Amino acid sequence: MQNWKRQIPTIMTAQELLDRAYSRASRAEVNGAAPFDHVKKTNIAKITGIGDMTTTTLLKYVRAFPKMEREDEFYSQLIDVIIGHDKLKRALANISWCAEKCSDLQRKYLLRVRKAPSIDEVAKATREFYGRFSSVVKRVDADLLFCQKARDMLRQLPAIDTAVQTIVIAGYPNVGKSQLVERVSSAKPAIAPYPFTTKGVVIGHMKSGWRTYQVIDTPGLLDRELEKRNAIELQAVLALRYLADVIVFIIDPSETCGYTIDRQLALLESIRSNFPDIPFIEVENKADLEGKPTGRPRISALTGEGVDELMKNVESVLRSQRVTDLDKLPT
Ligand SMILES: Nc1nc2c(ncn2[C@@H]2O[C@H](COP(=O)(O)OP(=O)(O)O)[C@@H](O)[C@H]2O)c(=O)[nH]1
Ligand SMILES: [Mg+2]
Repeated sequence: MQNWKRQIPTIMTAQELLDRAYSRASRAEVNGAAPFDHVKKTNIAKITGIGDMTTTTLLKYVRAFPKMEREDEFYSQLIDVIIGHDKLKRALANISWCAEKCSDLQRKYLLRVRKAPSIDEVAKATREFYGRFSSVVKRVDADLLFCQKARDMLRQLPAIDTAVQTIVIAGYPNVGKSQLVERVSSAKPAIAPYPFTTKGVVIGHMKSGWRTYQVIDTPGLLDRELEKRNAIELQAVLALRYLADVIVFIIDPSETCGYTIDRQLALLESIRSNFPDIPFIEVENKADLEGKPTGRPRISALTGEGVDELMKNVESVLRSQRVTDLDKLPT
């Protein structure tokens, strides 16, 4: 999915499109044998240039946007929440319509200019072409603006590889999520933007044998009760269900994170009930500190204690999911 993010060009406004096409056309000059021939050929060149340039640009815009049917569910849901599939579809359909209309006008007026019996008639037809062409392009001005905004919003999407098995870390702030991602990652984790979060998601890669997994810390997403979100934010959070192959929920029994164990367990239930199909692995972090044990496996993301065992457990869940997926293949 990453390619289209960079491919979408700046979307010009209707006026900019027209200015560009007209100014290019104003320089068109085709020599003819006689004045009449000269004017006719020059105007044919103008109409051809204006029509070609505008339709090509409009169609380039339409093709540059991702086709929802081809996106995987994760990006599809994020695009829906930040832009709206229906709105985007409508804007692109209108721009397509405009391109077709421009091409129709070009064809029609080229014919008229060719058949025009006098310089006056050539000039009249050309003027009429300019007028009608401008008004057709201006009709999609709002759609062009919408697409330009959409283009900017698409840049906020995280660069996450949806084809790699992914471990999503959840739990209240300061329980040690980032510390764990850092500890298990083979390189320094990257920070990627994510809609409705200011901090972005932290993406690490964990190597195991010749396999690589993604490990993601999601500040602002899975670190507070989902019930408190508005619908649109919630949709952005729930997109994670298409990404997460397993959720590791971290509890900090030392409560040095600033949340009581009870509150942490309430968050666990809140998240669990919103991600019913994803396997959960629950751990206690900060085993190096004093705390009331809750009976879950203990790790210390700081010292590394218990982390290997946790990751073995995580891998076995991921492995079982691959087998399940294979079982689902048609035979
Ligand atoms: N003592 C101790 N401190 C930890 C451990 N894991 C994380 N921390 C500390 O807890 C604080 C919050 O950790 P961080 O990973 O940023 O938490 P996050 O907000 O869940 O990502 C940091 O100061 C960490 O150094 C641990 O296992 N033991
Ligand atoms: Mg963090």
